[in-house]
Amino acid sequence: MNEKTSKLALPSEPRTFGFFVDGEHIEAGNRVVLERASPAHDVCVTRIPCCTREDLDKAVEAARTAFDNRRWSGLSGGERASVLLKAAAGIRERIDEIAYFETLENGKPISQARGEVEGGIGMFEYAAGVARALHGDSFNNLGDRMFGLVTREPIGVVGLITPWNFPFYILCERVPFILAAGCTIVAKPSEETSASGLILAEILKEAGLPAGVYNVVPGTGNEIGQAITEHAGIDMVSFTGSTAVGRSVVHAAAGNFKKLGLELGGKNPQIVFADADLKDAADGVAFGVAFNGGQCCVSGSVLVVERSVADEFEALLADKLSKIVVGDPLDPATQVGAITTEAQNTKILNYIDAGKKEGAKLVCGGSALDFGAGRFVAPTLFSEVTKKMSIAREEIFGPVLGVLPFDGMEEAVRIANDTEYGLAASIWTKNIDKATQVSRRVQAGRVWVNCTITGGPELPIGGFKQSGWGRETSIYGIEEYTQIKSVHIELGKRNHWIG
Ligand code: TXE
Repeated sequence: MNEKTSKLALPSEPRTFGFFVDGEHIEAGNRVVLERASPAHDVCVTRIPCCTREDLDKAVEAARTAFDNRRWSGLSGGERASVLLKAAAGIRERIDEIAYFETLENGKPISQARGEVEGGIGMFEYAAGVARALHGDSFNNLGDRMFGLVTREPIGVVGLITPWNFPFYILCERVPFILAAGCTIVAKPSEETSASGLILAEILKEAGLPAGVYNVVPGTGNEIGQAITEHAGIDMVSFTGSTAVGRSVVHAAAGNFKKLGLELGGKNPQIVFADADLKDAADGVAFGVAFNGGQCCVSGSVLVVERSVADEFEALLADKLSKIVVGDPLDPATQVGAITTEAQNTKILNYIDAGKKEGAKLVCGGSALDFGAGRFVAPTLFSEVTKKMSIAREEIFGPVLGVLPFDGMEEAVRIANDTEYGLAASIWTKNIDKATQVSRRVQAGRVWVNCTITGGPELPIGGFKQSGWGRETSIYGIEEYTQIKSVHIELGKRNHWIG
């Protein structure tokens, strides 16, 4: 059977995972076990232990010891790079397994899950490079008697809390960079999708990562997530999730003033000018809102289109959206799989209802799709939307798009920036002046011109406004996991202050 073209089967029984502390795989024992059902098939696919606070304390202690005794932070960048490259090779060997469990737990199409794992390998390889490139600065202009150095040091123990929408890829946007900086990690993946973070622990161990450097404590957000953000033994938290929880993370982190990296929600405009290649733009906008079932923090979830082409563009877009292949994510032909959680499904359907009730006109989609099991939503387009409507303002996190027409660049920028979020924006135009001017003025951490939801390890990611703090990936991302020390070195004999 060719795994790339044939539909995969469900597992004959769920895979049972343990958790991972101090280099050891630990079985669930008498802990609560979370049974995860595939959101596309309603069949139990994984069994994941729910760690206790005592487990978390042990993980933090292991990460602290590993950091303080310098078994990782004391290595050269080159030695750290060698482990990261071996890990990249280890991930490559297990692409099919990781992608399979991503699809089973998350509901995303298997072809896209494979693509994300490949993207994750690129993150590890790039981070291996930056482990060697990371450097500080020197000041040779302080006079003959003084020399100044600025050094970067790893920040310490990092708590890593990740969501369910890109379980493995979001880990890979962070883990290799945190490791490259010389830090140690206590990770808590989403309780819905913990498998790939636990498989990564096995891969890192085999790659030669010392014990205690990467620990995984699966569990619920309220219990283990909250405890990580409050833990006095943790120096920094990288949190990816909702803006609401992000706000509570800020409060919880105040106890020991831990540093925070936050990647939160978004309401990301797709700005289409009349001079765009409208067919290309329609395809891109459809991809931007429907990819991963719209469950991306950077989904293009508001369409801001120049009024003179709004009707024509809407028709092109509706045609594209209605042709998207929604269905079984284990089928390689599927483009959009299942909605990952019951709560998310309800949230999306409630927004579709709100759009109808608030007076928007349904152009296509607008309902759940029934495949006999699981949860699926048809890609949905609303026109006659106003900025007051909830579908135009709030993060839906589903394949639902509302159209807001504009006249002129000023109005396009005003509509695009009229949001509390600032994660991403896409601009579709063939006019280089417009593309450049709008990309300068749009308030977003990531801007795409004539493309959307693309990128790799080289460019940083992160948000303006209430979409977050700090940056991940790239050289800027690794710097987040360091702190800066300035060193003054006096040369020669001291001029005495006393007598
Ligand atoms: O996110 P949560 P949910 C948005 C999206 C979605 C909404 C809710 O709009 O509809 O959030 O999704 C952990 N202290 N995004 O409920 O709760 C939790 O266990 C510490 C955008 O899944 O924010 C999980 O590991 N941690 C987003 C992670 O936080 C806590 C991706 C995210 O869960 C916690 C996901 C607490 N008190 C959802 N409570 C993006 N930016 O991509 C929960 N967690």
